[in-house]
Amino acid sequence: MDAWFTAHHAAHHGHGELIGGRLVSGFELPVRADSVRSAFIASGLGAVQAPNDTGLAPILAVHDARYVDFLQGAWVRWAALGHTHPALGMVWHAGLGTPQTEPRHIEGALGYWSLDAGCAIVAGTWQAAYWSAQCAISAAQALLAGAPSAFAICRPPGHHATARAMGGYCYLNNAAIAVQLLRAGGVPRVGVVDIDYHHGNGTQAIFWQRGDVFVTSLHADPHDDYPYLSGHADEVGEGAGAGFNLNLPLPAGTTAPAYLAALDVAIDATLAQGCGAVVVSLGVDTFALDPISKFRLASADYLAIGARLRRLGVPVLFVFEGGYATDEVGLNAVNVLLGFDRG
Ligand code: OKP
Ligand code: ZN
Repeated sequence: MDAWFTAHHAAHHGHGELIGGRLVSGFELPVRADSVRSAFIASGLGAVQAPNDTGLAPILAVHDARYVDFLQGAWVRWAALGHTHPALGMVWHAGLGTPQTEPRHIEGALGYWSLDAGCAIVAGTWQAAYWSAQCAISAAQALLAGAPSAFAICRPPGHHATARAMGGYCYLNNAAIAVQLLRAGGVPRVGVVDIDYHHGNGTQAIFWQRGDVFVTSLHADPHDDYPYLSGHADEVGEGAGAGFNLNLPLPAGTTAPAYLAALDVAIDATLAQGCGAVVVSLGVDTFALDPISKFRLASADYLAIGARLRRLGVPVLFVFEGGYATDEVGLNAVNVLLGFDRG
């Protein structure tokens, strides 16, 4: 199994986040992707490749072109006002319906294109997000070319980004972009298995009305944890997508036996849909020592997760998402791949 990575991710740095009302330095750090890359190389699983530059087309197959324009230009517009700190939205349109008019002022635009305050923009954010998506795209192309598995070391992560909004450290939905590429490449139905600790709300929203993509997510019960506003078990999709979304919320303190039982439910449901390929949103913030999460998985449990995923029996693309215990994030992510590889 090969992995795709670029150093461009490091251009997205120096952004903080608001936690408990305090602006802190943030958990979504460059060292995360570098640790995963190092652990992958040490594992001997395969080669680390640089992604091709496929341009904007595969990104625009998922994201609104005006949102992409906004992301590309946001920092320059913000800096032109004399600001030197990261750009952060301060207005929200929840409850108002989607506004008709995009605000001209960058402060309004930041709110217009945001789900929450989890996405500060710095000078290198677009560069990093663009190349993060390119890693997912190149890994998906490898699957289409016949690879049985591939690993996209994406940073920033993607599963909270919708077609037209950033949120929860995510700007472009790398997993959704990969899914769409696999569909365009001839896979009739694609599965998503999201094992990040947080509900993949962006991925759910993107495929909500589609029957050609089966989305399942294991995550913290949204009553108690981010993203709070979605991820309940009664969210099953609508229209052509009715029955093609499966949420498996789990309580704080969840350990391996309950987690693996839920994963088996997700895998069985994915198998029942006859998916020709599966994209795994691979977050390891389910780890007991994760600083922002409340599950209790151990490093060895990720080997078991990977072994279970092997049951999918179709080509699998692993897309890196969350995981904030910087000392163990590489080990835990690569353990999933090792468990999968050993079957
Ligand atoms: C991104 B990914 C914790 C607040 C958490 C945002 C978390 C984004 C997670 N008190 N805020 O799914 O790992
Ligand atoms: Zn997460």
